[in-house]
Amino acid sequence: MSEQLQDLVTQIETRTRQIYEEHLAPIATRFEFEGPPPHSETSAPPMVLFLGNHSAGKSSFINHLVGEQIQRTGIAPIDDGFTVITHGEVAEVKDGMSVVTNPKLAWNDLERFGPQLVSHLKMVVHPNPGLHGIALIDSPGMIDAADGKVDRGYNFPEVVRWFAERADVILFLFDPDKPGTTGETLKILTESLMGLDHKLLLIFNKVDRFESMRDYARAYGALCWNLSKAIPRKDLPHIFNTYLPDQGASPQSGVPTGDFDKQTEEVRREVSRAPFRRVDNVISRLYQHARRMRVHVRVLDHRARERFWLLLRYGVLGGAVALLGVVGLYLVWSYASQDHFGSALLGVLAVILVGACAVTALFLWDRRRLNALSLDQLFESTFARELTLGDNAEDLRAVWASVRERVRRALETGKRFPRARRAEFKRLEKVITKSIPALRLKAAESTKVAETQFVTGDHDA
Ligand SMILES: Nc1nc2c(ncn2[C@@H]2O[C@H](COP(=O)(O)OP(=O)(O)OP(=O)(O)O)[C@@H](O)[C@H]2O)c(=O)[nH]1
Ligand SMILES: [Mg+2]
Repeated sequence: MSEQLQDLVTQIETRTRQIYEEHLAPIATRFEFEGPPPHSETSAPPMVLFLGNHSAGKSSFINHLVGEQIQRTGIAPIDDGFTVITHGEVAEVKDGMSVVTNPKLAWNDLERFGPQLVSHLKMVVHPNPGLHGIALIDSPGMIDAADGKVDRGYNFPEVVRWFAERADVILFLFDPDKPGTTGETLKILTESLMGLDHKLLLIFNKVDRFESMRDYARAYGALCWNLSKAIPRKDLPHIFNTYLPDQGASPQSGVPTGDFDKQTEEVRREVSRAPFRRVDNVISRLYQHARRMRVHVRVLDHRARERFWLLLRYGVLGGAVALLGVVGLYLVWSYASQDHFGSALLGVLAVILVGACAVTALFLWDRRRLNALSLDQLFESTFARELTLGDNAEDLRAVWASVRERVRRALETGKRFPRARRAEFKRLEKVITKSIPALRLKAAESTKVAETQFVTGDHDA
């Protein structure tokens, strides 16, 4: 990296950290939201994440890119855990525990997903020069279980989101056997990868398996159709059609190989650009963090407000009953005759009692109704206006899908969340609409420098 580029990158990273720490962290602490990414993560090597159905060819693709058999491949489900593949002078395999407990590495945070994940994590260090300055992450293949539930012993969608947020390029592979996106695949596409489409490459692999263009077109159409249901966008993202010539049979006659070869090379090129995407991704991660935090805070704030209004409503009602009681007693005291004093007093006390009971019963019923609201109902009522008007409703729902679990956990702590301050909303808004666009402008400058160096082959300078 040239000095000029390095300088720009450092400036952007410093400013990003400042925004996290000064503007977002205090709000995150008050509302039990995620903290900023630790230093070890932002200084980690660029990362490429491989996701997809089982047997789609993730491990084979990694081997193809580095030109060596590093990962085991096969027709049966092979990988049941995550593998981080990085460069090192001496080849070695590290187990999950040593990966997450090494403070110098960027993976400590993964420990929070529990021992089941740690035992399904490993690091492969290899002297292959293709791995220089980059980390490739192989993942367990997605399975579409009949009942829609795959129990891996850890929260798979959240772990995928963890890797995906930190990755600079994500490759999502499909193959001709499973061009559908149901079950686990659908969940990952809609929840774990929400807002990350700028670095997502969709790949239809193993296209050499088709015997004719007709078969290929039919499967490609099915894939597009299924994807269009999972990715709620007007324009479907580009799908690369690839095959690995060193795997299996050579392409059957009737399927043009030239263009597929070209697309496989394009994917290779995209992967090699991962280091230059880093700056953009650092900003996008900050942007997503701020947007998710805004939804998180608004939902919790809405709940706190509802509680406040509930108390106020019934406080006023209770007060009114008490006031009427006092007036009633005063009237009895001042005007009731000796003969009727006892019965009038009893009558007023009965009215006060019935009134107090009615207010208490109504309060308890209303509070129960509020507490019984499901998380989704809470979201719907928080954003009722936006969802009804339909402005960015799909986008809002997607952000909610990615933050829902966090809100649930925050509420489970039993903490009574306060109402958000007007200044806190203003600060969040300012980060999203002013500070981040300013950073993007700076990043565009650095990307221009990087692209020039990439084209002139000066990127190792
Ligand atoms: N014909 C053909 N076969 C391929 C291609 N890519 C991979 N394969 C074969 O597909 C099978 C599965 O490949 P893997 O790389 O193990 O797939 P994976 O996605 O890592 O699978 P899991 O680890 O089980 O999730 C292997 O037998 C590969 O040889 C390809 O482009 N064309
Ligand atoms: Mg594999």
